[in-house]
Amino acid sequence: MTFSYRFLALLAAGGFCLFLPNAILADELMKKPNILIISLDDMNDWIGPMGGHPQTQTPHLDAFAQSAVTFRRAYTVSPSCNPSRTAMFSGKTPWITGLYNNSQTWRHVVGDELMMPEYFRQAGYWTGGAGKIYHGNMPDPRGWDEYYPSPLNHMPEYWLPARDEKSGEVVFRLTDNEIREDSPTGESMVMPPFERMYLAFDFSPLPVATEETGDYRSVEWISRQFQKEHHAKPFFLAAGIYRPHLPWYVPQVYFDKFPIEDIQLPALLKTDLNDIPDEGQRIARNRYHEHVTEAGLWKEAVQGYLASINYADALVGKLLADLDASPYADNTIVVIFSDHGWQLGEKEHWRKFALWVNVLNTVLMVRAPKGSLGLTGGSLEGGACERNVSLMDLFPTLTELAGIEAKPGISGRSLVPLLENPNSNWDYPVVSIFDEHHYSVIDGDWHYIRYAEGGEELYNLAEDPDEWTNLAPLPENEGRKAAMAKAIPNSQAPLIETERFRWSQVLRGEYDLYEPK
Ligand SMILES: [Ca+2]
Ligand SMILES: [Ca+2]
Repeated sequence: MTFSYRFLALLAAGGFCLFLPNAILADELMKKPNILIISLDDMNDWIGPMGGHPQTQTPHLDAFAQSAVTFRRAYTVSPSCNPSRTAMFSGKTPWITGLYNNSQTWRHVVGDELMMPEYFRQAGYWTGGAGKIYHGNMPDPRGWDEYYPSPLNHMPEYWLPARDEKSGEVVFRLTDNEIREDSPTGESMVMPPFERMYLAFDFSPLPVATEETGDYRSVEWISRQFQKEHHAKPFFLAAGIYRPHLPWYVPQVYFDKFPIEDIQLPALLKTDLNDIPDEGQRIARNRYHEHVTEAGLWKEAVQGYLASINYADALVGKLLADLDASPYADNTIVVIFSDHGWQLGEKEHWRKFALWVNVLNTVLMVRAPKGSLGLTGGSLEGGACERNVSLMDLFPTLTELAGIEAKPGISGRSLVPLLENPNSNWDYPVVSIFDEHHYSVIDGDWHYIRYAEGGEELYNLAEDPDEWTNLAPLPENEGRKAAMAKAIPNSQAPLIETERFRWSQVLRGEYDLYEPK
């Protein structure tokens, strides 16, 4: 054997040795379930499987619930997009990271933290996403193999009102992110322009077809991935559906299902705020109720939210139908969640940014197929779980189901036992934080709120699901409050200030997301 032949033989042997473990790895990898995460935004319990509003129409979520486990008492760790999503996808709570509000640049706060998509990518998954997964304008390109519309731009174009220069009329225009950055909606269709109002606080039928909307395009992109053959890798797909986040502009067909004269308003107890502390009253009266009632548009707003929910449900239905028709129907874990709930006038409060259960309680539904490595029998079909759980629990649940080591140092607790039996013993308090100041603890049927200045609220959710009667001042509840307060962290990370970047800078490649300034 000449030198060159020996060399070739050695090379071949070396190649064989290298090839064998890879083949085993590839084989192991293909046993892992695929993952589809569907994110809804600002979705409270107004869906059929949670029963929050008698008029809601969510046929596709209702049908999905028949094959999944619905966590009816799932709570957000923080009632706004950025802290909720950053915590959920990093596995670390706001009081660990110091990420407390929507204006912080999350990547600069959490540093090099591996977020859930990147964690699965490193474990061998092919990762793809579309639409809003992280808070609005803060993408994370290194976590994804592919993204729609692009790795640096997570939001597709949406229809927003603008004043036509020629006619002077307000008309809908397809608007990209650079324009929206300067003016979330420059004009409104229905709501009068009250001072200091979030400009997207508006609701109107949209004169376009579902297929022309931004969310549809995100969903369509995700559906196309089901048609691809992912030979070597399982997939981790995240579909970010922006509705029912404001503005509630969805095609006319969804508004038509909720005639304005029939709309039922949420229950408002006129004296409700009388027994809550000053800080709670300030949080409740964030001007929107005043504006909505002054404009006489409460029913129209509820109609807009119900229409947006029905639209989001239709998109969920499309995704699930496309998955079911694909080769991945039986080996894909499906998670449907929202980042937090919402109020539409209860306690004279609108939007999120508060600690009552209407805002904390949100959507979490999970379906694990038979053969999932962490739950070979699959999740219970049609399970309704009444145990208190947190969105923080999703990350360890997914790693366990996929047979991947849990990310070290995270806060959640795997829900796999509840996916198998929703009535399993489960007795853990759920802690939430609003901004860096205010805490909530939900434990069994009890809900305790402690504001920064020391004001307290205590509710018995079994007897008082609307949280109308604050039991905190009663002497007999001192022991209960003290016991519940023990779940509140003794110390917390300081709020980390970050420089705010402009979306357009990122899109133009002028801003390094991974290098804080
Ligand atoms: Ca949100
Ligand atoms: Ca009250």
